[in-house]
Amino acid sequence: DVGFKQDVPDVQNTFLEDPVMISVLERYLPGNVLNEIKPDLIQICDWANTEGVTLTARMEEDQPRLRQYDSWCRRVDELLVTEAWNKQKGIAAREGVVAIAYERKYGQFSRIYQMAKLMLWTSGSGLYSCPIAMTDGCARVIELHGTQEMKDQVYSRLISRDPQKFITSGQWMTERPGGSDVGRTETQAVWDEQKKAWSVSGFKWFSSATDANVTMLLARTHDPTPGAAPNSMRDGSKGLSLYLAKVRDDDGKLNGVRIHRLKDKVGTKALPTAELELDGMLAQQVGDNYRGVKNISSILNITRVYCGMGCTAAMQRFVLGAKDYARRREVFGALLRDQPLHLATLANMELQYRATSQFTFFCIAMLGRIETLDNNLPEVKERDIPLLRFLTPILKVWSAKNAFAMSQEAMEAFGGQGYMEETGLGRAMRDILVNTIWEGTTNVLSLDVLRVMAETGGDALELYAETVRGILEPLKGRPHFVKSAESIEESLTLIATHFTTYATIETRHLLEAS
Ligand code: MFK
Ligand code: FAD
Repeated sequence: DVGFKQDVPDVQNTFLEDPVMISVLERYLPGNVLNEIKPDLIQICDWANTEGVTLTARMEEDQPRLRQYDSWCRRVDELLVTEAWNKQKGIAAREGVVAIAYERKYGQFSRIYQMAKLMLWTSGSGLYSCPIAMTDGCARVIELHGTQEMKDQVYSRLISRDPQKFITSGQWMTERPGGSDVGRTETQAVWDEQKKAWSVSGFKWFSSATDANVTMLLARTHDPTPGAAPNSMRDGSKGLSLYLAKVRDDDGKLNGVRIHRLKDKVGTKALPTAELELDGMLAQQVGDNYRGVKNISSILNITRVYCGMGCTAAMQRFVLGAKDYARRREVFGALLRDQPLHLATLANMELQYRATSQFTFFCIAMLGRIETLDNNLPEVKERDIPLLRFLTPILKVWSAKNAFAMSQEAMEAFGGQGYMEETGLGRAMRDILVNTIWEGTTNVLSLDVLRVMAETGGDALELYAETVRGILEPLKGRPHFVKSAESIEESLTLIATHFTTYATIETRHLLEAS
């Protein structure tokens, strides 16, 4: 056991070691709130770095499996997830990673607290953050559109801190003819008078939360009005309604669902993503008939912010890890951090991370205000609601592309070891890649930005420009503003959002030209 041994790179506590996150939270949270939540943020980092690391490794090694038949050839469709995966569910409940946002102890600031905690939890969550995102979105849809019964029986459990009570939700939209274009959905819902429920049949091509307790799903609604022609249905997305269904009944038997197979994915290996055949799944409709896409968009808009948060979390780990390594690794007579060219690489990574953090929490702060303040207040109605609608798809696209690019940079920053599976960078790279696809691809979300601009006659862009001017206003007259960390971050917010908006406008011109 002789010769040189490189110091092991080590990030102990992503909250305490990261000046960026602390300064973002100082900017958005009143001092008393930050002081109160700080111990919780510190403890979740400690957990992520100890038990979280162990659980994540187990979830990656021992991936979910499907046992389709028993030994007597009876179809059982038993989804076998790891003990570590199940443990994460209890931890998610106990830590209140959904609950914090809905208990609203800190009013509009609760969302910021929840997302900050999620961001620090993510690295130890082994991708349990994915079902949590959908659970959070489902809670919001029920809060907005659900019946009292749904609120009492489902919502209260989605937001519970009690591991025995806590349940999770899936989001089943994608089908073989369309994931982006859900208007091509084949699944149908027929009213069953005897069972007083909708009976849903079809094929869902991707379900990432196959072990979820309930799910939100889209289906083409048979006209239930007396005298309507049999099988009468509307075409396209205008024929879709939103449904809520239990995935299994109280005995654990699947509710009209057959698990066709588990997906063999490039990454997100711990996540049980499956193809599902639905045959008479009993469900309740949520919200108005034929408003399925609009009603499910509350989930989309929350999970897209989660993508922003998840990408920010990954970037935080990449930057802290690469900086730590640069403090320990010596090359050509100096530490890496003192090699100007490498420092420039790290600075660029840091810049991208800072911009993405600012952008993400700017959106989260608006989400918190919209969820807790009177939506008729002019600043909410005329600023927060349209601005968040406009910025959410931009955040999702921006953060996903940047985080993936940074995963490559981070891998290179660790040299040959970066390419070794043991360092976890390969897994991080594969996992982060999915963010450009799920919850809307880059082109689809670019078109969504144009949809908002068309719907608002371009006002959303104006509003954004005004808000950004507002952010910059206090900086004017400060001679050395770029030297202050706070101001650099504020300028970066501007750069991050402007840059993407510019690209979007350019895309529109290109589209128009073609
Ligand atoms: C840590 C991170 C964890 C994340 C976990 C993720 C796990 C993976 C889960 C998934 O991937 S689930 C599947 C996600 N699927 C998508 O994201 C679908 C992508 N496709 C789109 O977003 C399309 O743009 C869309 C399906 C919405 C297009 O549908 P339509 O029906 O052709 O669009 P249309 O007619 O323009 O919109 C219908 C209505 O919805 C309109 O309102 P009105 O009827 O009142 O005019 C739109 O304004 C409205 N709408 C569309 N998108 C909206 C929205 N409203 C609010 N927010 C939005 N985002
Ligand atoms: P397509 O729509 O066929 O896209 C192909 C290409 O066409 C893309 O480049 C896209 O940008 C482009 N494109 C599409 N429309 C346009 C357009 N109008 N103009 C220009 N370009 C366009 N879905 C669920 O419902 N629930 C889940 O739990 C779930 N989990 C997933 C987990 C994983 C790991 C993955 C990879 C996917 C998951 N999905 C889930 C599915 C995911 O949301 C869809 O795959 C995604 O929305 C894209 O849809 P698609 O596969 O039909 O691609």
